[in-house]
Amino acid sequence: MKQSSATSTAGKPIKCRGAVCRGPGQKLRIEEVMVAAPGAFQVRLRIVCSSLCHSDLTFWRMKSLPAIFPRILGHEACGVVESVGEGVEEVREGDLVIPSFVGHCGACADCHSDHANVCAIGFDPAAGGLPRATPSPFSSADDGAAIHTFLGVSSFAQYTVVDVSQITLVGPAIPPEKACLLSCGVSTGVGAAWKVAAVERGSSVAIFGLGAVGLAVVEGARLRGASTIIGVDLNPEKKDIGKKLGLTAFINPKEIGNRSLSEVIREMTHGGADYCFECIGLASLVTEAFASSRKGWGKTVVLGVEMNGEPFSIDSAEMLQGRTITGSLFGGIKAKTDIPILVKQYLNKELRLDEFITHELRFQEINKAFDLLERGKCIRCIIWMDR
Ligand code: CXF
Repeated sequence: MKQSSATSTAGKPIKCRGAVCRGPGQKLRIEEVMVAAPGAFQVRLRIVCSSLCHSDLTFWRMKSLPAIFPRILGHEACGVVESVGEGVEEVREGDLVIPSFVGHCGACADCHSDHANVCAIGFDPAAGGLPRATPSPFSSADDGAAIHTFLGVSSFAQYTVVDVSQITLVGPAIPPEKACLLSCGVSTGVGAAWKVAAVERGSSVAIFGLGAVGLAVVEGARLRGASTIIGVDLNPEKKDIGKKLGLTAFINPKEIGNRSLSEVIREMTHGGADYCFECIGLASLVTEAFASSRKGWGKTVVLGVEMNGEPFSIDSAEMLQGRTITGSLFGGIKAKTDIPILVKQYLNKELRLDEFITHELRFQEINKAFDLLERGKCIRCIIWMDR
C-alpha cells in the first residue's frame, strides 16, 4: 500500500552535503550529492549525528575488494525519518531511529532463529547499493555519477536511504548522540557479553583491546555481574576510562616483561578467565585470548576483524580440555528487539553511554575524527551533521 507523506521533499530527490571518499586513504571531501527518494521497503533519513567506528577506518584504507570508491562511509548514526517508501508501515516521518549494518527482516530463517542474528537480506560489506538488489541512492550533484553506499547505511551524509529491515525505532526519550552509539560499537560489545557469552554473575572476564567495542564489553560484563574484569591494551590512556566503566585490573602488554599475556591472566584468575573477548582483530591475540581461558568451560568470543586477513591457530590439546571459541557479528544483537532493551536500560540509568563520547565535531571537521581515531585519541567522536 502506498503511504502518503507529509514532507514537501517526499517522493523527490534531495540535494544535500555528503562526505565522499574518492579513493583509499584519501581525505573525505564534503560535496553536494543527490539522494534519491526511498523505494519500496526503504526509509529516507535526515541524519542528526553520526559517529566514527573502526570499520569505517578499515574500509577507508582498503585498497582492494570489498573496497569500492567513490563511497559514502559511516554506519553508526541516529536520524529522523524524512519519508518512507511503499510497504513501510513500521516507522513514519518524524520518528527518531537508528540504522544498523545488520538488519532484521523478521521473515527469514535467521530472524526466526534464537541462535542467529545475521538476517538473510543485507549485510554484504562489498555491496555498493542497498539490499533487495537496489542500486545506490547517491549520485554526484555535479555530474550525476553514482556514489556507492557502505553497509547499506552511509551515514556520512545529511540524508541517506536505508532498507527498513535495518531501521530501529528508538525515540523520542533518548538523546540522539546516545542512541547513535547503539547503532554499532556499544551494542556489539554489550551484546557480546550479554547475548553471545551470557556472562554470569561472579565470573571472570578478560578483554583484549579497549576501543569502544572492548570498553562496551567491560560495560556489558559489569551489567551481567562479573566480579573480575581484566582489560588489556597497549595504550596506557585506556586504563582510566576502563576503570570508570568497571575494569578491576588493567594489563599493558609492554609491562609484563617476557611473560605471555595468557600466563599472566591464568595466574590472575587462578587457572584462566571464564570469558575472553578479542576486540582488536589480530590472529596472534585470538590465540592468546583462547590460551587465557579456563580449561573445562572457558569461552572465547572473537569480535575483531583480522586486520591483515591472517587465519588464527588453536592448539587442539587446549580445545580438548573443554575450551570453546566463537565469533559474532554485531554482538549477536537482533536490532529491532534487542536495541529497545538497551535504550530502556540507558533511560533507567543501568547502561552507561555518556562515558563513551570523548569528542564532538561539526560535519565539516569529519577528517579530524578519522585522525583522532587513528591515533587512538578518542573512544567515540560524535559528528553533528547540521552544525
Ligand atoms: C563490521 C564487521 C565486519 C564488516 C563490516 C562491519 N562491524 C562493525 O563495524
